[in-house]
Amino acid sequence: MRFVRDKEAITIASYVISDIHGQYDMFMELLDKIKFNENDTLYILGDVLDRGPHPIKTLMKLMEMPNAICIVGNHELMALECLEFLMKEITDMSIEELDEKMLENLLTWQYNGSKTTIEEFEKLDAVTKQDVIDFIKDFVIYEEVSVNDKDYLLVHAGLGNYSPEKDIEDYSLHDLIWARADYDVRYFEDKYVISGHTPTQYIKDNPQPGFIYRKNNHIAIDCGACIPGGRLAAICLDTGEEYYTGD
Ligand SMILES: [Mn+2]
Repeated sequence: MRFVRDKEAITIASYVISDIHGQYDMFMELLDKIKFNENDTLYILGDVLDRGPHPIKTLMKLMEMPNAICIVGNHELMALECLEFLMKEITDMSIEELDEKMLENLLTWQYNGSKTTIEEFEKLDAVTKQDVIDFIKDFVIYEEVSVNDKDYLLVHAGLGNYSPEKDIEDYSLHDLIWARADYDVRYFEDKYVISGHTPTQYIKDNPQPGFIYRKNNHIAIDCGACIPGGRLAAICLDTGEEYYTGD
């Protein structure tokens, strides 16, 4: 869609980015490359947090962007399970609450790169901490969009326990945000599934590791922002154009 304002043509477009993993500088570089403006829509496919240097700074940038729609990843789920606990003062009460389940959650999260998220989170005041938690709670589980008569399912991972008979709401949260997509299976004849979660460097027999991967109506866009030599990618739903950080 195009309209003219002040004699300048403005293009309105929708973009999808996934697995930023705290790479704030890469995110800024990519927004600049796509010339993202207030009329555009940005879909974030989860895993904003963990691993990279500035997860909370990235999250707080997204909090300021009313035209960003955030979809939950497994790293946001792990964070949600732990951040409210970490907000509490260390008191007898919170020690008592550190039961086996919470300890397991903390260890799983630590194993998956929570360090930078916790470090940045700890520096916030109590009100901002709560704002961050509330913002993550508002992430949606998936999003279905149509652009130029093409239908897309936007989801962090999935579809675990896939069956062609199943409706999207029949999948569990785990199926959608932890499972590895099966790129050999065409999930839908009439719909593209755009997902992150698995860096395209790790997709077997991928001729272009580290770039957006397309097969069987799958579009995999996690290009390994935290992997050495990896990059952050964006795809424009209106044009199909791909954008990458780096040269
Ligand atoms: Mn993930």
